[in-house]
Amino acid sequence: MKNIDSALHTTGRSMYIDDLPVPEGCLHAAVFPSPIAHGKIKKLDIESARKAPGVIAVFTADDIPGQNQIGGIVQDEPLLAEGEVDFNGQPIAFVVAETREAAYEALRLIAVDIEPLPVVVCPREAAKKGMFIVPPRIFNLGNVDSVWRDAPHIIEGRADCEGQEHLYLETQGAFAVPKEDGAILITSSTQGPTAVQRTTAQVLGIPMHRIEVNVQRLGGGFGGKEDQATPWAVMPALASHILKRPVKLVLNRMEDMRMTGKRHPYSADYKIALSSDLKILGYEATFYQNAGAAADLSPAVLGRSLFHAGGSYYIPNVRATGFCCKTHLPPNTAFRGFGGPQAMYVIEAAICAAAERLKVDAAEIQRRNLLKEGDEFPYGMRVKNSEAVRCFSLCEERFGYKDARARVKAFNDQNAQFKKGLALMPVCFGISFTNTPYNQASALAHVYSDGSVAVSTGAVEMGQGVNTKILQVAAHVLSINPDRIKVESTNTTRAANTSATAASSGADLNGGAAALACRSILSRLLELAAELSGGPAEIKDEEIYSAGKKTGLTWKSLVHEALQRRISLSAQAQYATPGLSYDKSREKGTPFAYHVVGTAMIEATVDCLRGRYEIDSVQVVHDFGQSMNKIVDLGQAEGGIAQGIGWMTMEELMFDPNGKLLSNALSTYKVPDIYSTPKTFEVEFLSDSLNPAGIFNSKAVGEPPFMYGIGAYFALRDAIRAFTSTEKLPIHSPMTPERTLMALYAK
Ligand code: MTE
Ligand code: LUZ
Ligand code: MOS
Repeated sequence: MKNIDSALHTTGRSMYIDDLPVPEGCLHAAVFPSPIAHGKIKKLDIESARKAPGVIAVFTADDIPGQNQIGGIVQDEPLLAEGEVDFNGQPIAFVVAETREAAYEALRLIAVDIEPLPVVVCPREAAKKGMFIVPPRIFNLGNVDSVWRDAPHIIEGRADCEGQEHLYLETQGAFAVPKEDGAILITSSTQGPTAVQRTTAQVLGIPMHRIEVNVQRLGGGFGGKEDQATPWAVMPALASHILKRPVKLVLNRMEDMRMTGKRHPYSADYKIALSSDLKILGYEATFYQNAGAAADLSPAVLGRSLFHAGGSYYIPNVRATGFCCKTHLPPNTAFRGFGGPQAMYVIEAAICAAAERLKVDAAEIQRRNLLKEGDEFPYGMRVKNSEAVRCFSLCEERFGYKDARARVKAFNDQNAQFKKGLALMPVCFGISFTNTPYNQASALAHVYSDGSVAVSTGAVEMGQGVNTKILQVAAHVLSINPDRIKVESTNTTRAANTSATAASSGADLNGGAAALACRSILSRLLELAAELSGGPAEIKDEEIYSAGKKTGLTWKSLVHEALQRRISLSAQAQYATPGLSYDKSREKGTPFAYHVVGTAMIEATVDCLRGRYEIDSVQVVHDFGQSMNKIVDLGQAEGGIAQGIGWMTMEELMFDPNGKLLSNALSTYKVPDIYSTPKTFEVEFLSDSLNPAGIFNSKAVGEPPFMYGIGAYFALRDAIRAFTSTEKLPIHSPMTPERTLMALYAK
């Protein structure tokens, strides 16, 4: 089955915030951002802006009827700055005017006097100064201190990775329409409709039932709209509530890049011990996470880093420590992988450094330490039904790793200017929100009198194809033609108390709920059919069978009969992932329903004269379980990998020392395009893998493939090392052409 949105997308008929008809009398908002990263607000003058042509109102913290507070995990972030600003671009006020143009004109009339305070942009500096968002968190397995004395090989070092701009095609935005009796309808581009609802209620000081949030679809989220779509919906809601008129706010690209948080940069120290036969005996990692100016989701992101500190490897003695460091950058947030990529990068850095020191192929160390059945993760869970070893071996065999090594060596021996590099990148990613209570979803299904079906869930469609999968679930459970089914928009009046569509669990959780709701309607219908046909009944392709024979009843006639007999044709259901529990005080438990694994082989060629390079090939064996939709899943894998390679190679965020974003447009922030996509790009589906913990034996796919991109960094490093034998090349991504050139000629 094709993605149900593909015809709409390719003909430009899909509707995003800016495509939806503007409500009658709609006003437009524009945000006034802090011009500096840290300081005390001495004076804020909005009087001339208020009097500007077309301006209806200017809102500041003083106009908030409820709490000026949007923090989720920690209540530490104001909607509008009050007294102090903590990052460049932080909203201080917003103008509401008859037109967007008038709102932007008026922004120029706002004057603010801010007394600058010292700016910290580096997480290690923040740590030195004791600037933490939450206390450090430590994961332990075995006794790592006991291995250092006798281990044959100990390698220590540092690894740094930088942030990443989400660059969803649709920028942040929402509009709010006042309804009868103080109610508000918000249409938002958010992954978390309930977060928007809850926060709006808190800021306005009204109950959540007054607020309905509706989401048609997103032009991409990638985690950037898990928490950070909220302020841009609360602002128009606040204005519409007070002015009693519809209000719309859509950020332009430069505003979006400047004002919103990104993937967290990490600086990390590692220490790894190996036996003489290359077994990892111990591993210690300390992560300095650059959280930015407020908590946002940073503590949860850091948690996921600790869960993934060991990567795809069994390590008997581990200590992983995470510091959530407060800096004066925009609060960093969820981004595909959610802290997993940073941690996997660090363990791969440690293995790479060890391989370089011991003059062995990193693949040797990787292969000998892969997670096997029954191995214990540092958080106490044990490996179950893992295909990690099989994927790694299949990847090596199918794509000829040994031959590729020999071919790369021969190439490098014969070429002075061009050097090739190779890397294997195994991935093991835990599926479930690490905060156990988030692992629930609900669905509401209606069968209409004509036999057509509508399904609502808490899942948000952001391009990942979750609506297609939910439709497939309903069609399969009901055994009816998919054309009969419509997946509705995501709406807080139809699915309440939802988790954000995130953690790759959208299809598992909401598909699970949709299956339950559909099954409950179907069981009522089949009970009726049994009564009518005098024996147990079942449905197959819209025909009703009893004792293996056609009854003459069909889906349509049965629906008709049920209505006559006043049998309910609607159902609501909740799905909660079974078997999860986690004890945060001990850092042990079962945080994940299952793991997703696979291995990528990546080859790169570096032009050692210019520092330019190409990623020649990416070849992957990935465990999709029983894929529900191979086209959708392949798209997720390829898109994720391209995004991962972008993070590791060309995407470079530049902040000046005062915390001002310099790469604030597509002219200064380079993202992967079709030309940088590997010429050879193969993703093989591991066959015959079953996953009873996933919907219809499938596996979550949204985030895990992103981390194959980390292999691009190490393939480039491998190529660079064929040119220069410099011992101490720092491990610091992204490996831009500039950094590559510097590395090639480093002394
Ligand atoms: N794919 C597209 N096209 N657009 C997106 O915004 N977000 C990713 C992934 N794939 C994203 C995407 C992220 S960060 C997650 S967590 C999952 O999709 C969320 O959807 P799922 O839970 O349904 O997989
Ligand atoms: N969001 C979240 C996530 O709140 N918790 C998680 O564990 C998570 N994991 C991946 C992506 N988003
Ligand atoms: Mo994805 S980072 O869980 O939105």
